[in-house]
Amino acid sequence: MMRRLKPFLPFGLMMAVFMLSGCSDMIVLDPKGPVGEEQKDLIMYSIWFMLFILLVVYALTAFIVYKYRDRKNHKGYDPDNEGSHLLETIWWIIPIIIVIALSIPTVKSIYSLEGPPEESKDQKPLVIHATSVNWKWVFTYPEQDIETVNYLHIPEDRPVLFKLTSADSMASFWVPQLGGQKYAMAGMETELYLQADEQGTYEGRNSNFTGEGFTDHTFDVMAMSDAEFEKWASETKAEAPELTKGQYDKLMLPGHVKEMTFSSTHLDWVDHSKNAEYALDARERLGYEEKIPHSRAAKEEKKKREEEMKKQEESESHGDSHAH
Ligand SMILES: [Cu+2]
Repeated sequence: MMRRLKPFLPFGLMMAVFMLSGCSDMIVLDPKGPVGEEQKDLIMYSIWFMLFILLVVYALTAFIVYKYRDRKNHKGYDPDNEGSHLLETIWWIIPIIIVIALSIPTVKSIYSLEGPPEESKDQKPLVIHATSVNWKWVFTYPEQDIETVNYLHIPEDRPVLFKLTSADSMASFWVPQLGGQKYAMAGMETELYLQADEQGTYEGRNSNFTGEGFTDHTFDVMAMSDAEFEKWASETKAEAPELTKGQYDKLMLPGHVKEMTFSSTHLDWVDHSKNAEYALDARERLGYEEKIPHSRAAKEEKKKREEEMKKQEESESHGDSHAH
């Protein structure tokens, strides 16, 4: 009997690892807001539901393998089930029920997550434009008239409406602990509601592969009290440097930059959801040429650009509105 159960050992081990490892490394299962919460519930419902199906299938497999095993007085078993209405009905009805039971809650969640979270429907959402440029994130707060690069500050307990777009490659905006990803594409705008119910710093990233610099296409989201957020926003407006067109064009070059803060926004002259060509034009203006990744020429150019960025950072006083 033990030998017959051997094929199921890997599955058992996998389950054990899954159960014992807890949530420590699976931040998706440790949400900090209503959107992530709803998605986690849906994930767990689907997992348990499917595990139950697996359990039934494995139990039946073991039972049938054992019951119809080859033995002396049990030779020549020759079933004839051709055209059995009962069997046909059973193996069509069960999968139909499974698909219905999985799709109803999924479709319900998908539609409800298109709007702000139920618990804060009466609150006015904070609008933030998130623009992806290989391999950085530009965040625009149109109401506060400020802009950040590679980090976000948001107030807790208030829905945030992200308007997603991209200056170049299709990217995917994802803050695992706040909610699932959504695509950001040049020349169009997608919308995503997220909300943090706890203060803290959450990791965000692009989850759609975009080549060489994809791994570090990340940002931090800091959720804070409403008062702290308002203070940060007004201080940034008063103290941070203005974003110049020349500086912004340089951000259009592929590469990584550090966190940046500005007291004006690029929406003054371009909205990438309406102008898909801007980054390409900026690169042409700056004489940028696409090089083969990791070639000597590409590495030299990257180094040159990084040095230039560093020099620029040193020469500008940033107004220490964003100390970590
Ligand atoms: Cu910060």
